[in-house]
Amino acid sequence: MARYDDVVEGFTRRLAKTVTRRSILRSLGGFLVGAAGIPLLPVSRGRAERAAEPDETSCDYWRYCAADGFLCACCGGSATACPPGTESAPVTWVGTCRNASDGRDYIVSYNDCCGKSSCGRCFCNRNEGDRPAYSPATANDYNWCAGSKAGVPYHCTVSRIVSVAPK
Ligand code: ABN
Repeated sequence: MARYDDVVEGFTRRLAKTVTRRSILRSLGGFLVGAAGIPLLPVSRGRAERAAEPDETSCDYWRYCAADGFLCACCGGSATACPPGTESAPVTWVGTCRNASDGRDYIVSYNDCCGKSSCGRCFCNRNEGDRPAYSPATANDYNWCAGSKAGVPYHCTVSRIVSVAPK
């Protein structure tokens, strides 16, 4: 037991000689400054940015590049779904839009949603690749609801990806 006491006493004396109050404060300060800097270190935010949801209600969304109409995402539907009480016209026009995040071109089908009066929100008229009316499949200034079972009232337009161009 006495031996154990001697060992502890020796250790404590050595510690007292080498470790000053100032050195303890210096170590503690260094630790705190280091810990504060950890959140500032560069981290890969790529995945978080890639996963960010696009704003379907913004006309700038890449898939609306050839749109001409009210965005269904602002009318109770989404970029791809007609709002309740309306239905998708079977005949449509198509555009080709580039998705900047993967650099690929997509064929997008712009289907009018029919059966209710005009939504009137988020009019989006970008017209990229729009062709004259004598080329209906690539002309967007038609009321495609004229051919739908739901009848002529045009409500809004959805934008559905049909295919992606091969690399
Ligand atoms: N295809 C959109 C649209 C609807 C009504 C009138 C013009 C264009």
